[in-house]
Amino acid sequence: MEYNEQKQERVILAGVHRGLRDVLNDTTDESVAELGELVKTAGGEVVGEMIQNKPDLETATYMGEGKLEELKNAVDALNADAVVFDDELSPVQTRNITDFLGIKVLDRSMLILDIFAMRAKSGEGKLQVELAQLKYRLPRLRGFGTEMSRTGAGIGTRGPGETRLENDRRHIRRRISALEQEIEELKKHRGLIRGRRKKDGVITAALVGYTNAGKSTLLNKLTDADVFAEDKLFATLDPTSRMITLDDNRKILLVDTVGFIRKLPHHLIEAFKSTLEEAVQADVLLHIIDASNEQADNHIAVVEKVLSDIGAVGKPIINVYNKCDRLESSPDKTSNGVYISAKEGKNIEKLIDALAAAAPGQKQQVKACIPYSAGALVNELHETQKVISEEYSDGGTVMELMVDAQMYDKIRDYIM
Ligand SMILES: Nc1nc2c(ncn2[C@@H]2O[C@H](COP(=O)(O)OP(=O)(O)OP(=O)(O)O)[C@@H](O)[C@H]2O)c(=O)[nH]1
Ligand SMILES: [Mg+2]
Repeated sequence: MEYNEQKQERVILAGVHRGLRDVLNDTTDESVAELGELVKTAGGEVVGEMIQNKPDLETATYMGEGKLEELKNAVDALNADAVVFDDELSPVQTRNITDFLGIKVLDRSMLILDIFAMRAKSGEGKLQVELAQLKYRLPRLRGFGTEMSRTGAGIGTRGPGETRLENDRRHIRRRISALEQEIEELKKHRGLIRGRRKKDGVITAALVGYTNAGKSTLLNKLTDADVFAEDKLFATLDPTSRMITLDDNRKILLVDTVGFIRKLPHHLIEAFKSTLEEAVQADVLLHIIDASNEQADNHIAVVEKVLSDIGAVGKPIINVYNKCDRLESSPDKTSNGVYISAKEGKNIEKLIDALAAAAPGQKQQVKACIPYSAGALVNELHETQKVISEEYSDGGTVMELMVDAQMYDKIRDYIM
């Protein structure tokens, strides 16, 4: 990646700890540590942090004045290139803080958008990120325009070029509606494909979860698919899907999805709705959890909130506790979930059993005698159902079978 060849930007993390009851929306040690990871993922180096304890945010400046003064001193002392705030700053706040500090000011949303821009691979993913970036930037245009030209490289500059943005707001609005239209078309296309899959009796299972939980690794393990897996946040932006066949011949399409994170910018959720639609439409959800992360419970809460926001509710969910190779003792509460190690391929069979139990189209055991005149049916039974035994008799092929409800109807007359 050409970006890595540039000088690493020196970044200070900043935020206001408000002591909110809703810790997932507050700035906490955990959210700041995660922000630091995001900075690293974007190619920067964290050189310091400045967290203020304060119950309210300042409308104009986000932090209190005294704290901003301290921050400015820290910027000088640490020779920082940028400050990243742990919340989405309003356009006014961004402008004021940029004026005051005189260096690049980013916020959590922009950082996430930047990483998404870096990671998007498919045409659709790129369109979605561009849409989210433009929507984020539109109200902030003046903010960067005069004081700070962002034509330089580095964090916060990937995606559509800034000069173009500055030149013509109307151009951006036009671009936004063109993108929306294009994404809508792709969404329709995706819907058609989904419809076809349904008709073919394919069951869909979406892998959802917090970023870095191990979704892509698991998909690899399950299918030997060559999906990009690495220890960086948001390694996957585009849904990648692979088909597996259960031993009762049910076909399950596993769909990888983009990782969730706390304080996910809402523009991004909006833009990624059509990708996340896969999770909304899936028959089963596999919620992959990094059980070795001490924030696992918070991660689960974030994922469950996003799932309910996008309407992916009311379907079977399997909680998959991953990375159990990193746990010292084996976890005790195994009732509500499966413990696996995607990396070491541990308990993958158990997971598949759980998937088979949760997926629709479960089969029941029957014994049937298929007359030789209906020979094609025997082939179909082999291809789509599970054949336990088969012998030839005078009356036809006697088969012990596991069949789904549809097939049960079809062979009803031959059941013994
Ligand atoms: N120790 C251990 N590491 C794992 C396991 N599964 C995945 N990892 C590691 O966790 C990191 C993230 O894995 P990914 O599969 O990229 O995670 P992801 O959920 O797809 O992440 P995003 O696409 O960013 O949402 C990689 O370094 C994996 O090697 C596991 O079972 N044990
Ligand atoms: Mg991934």
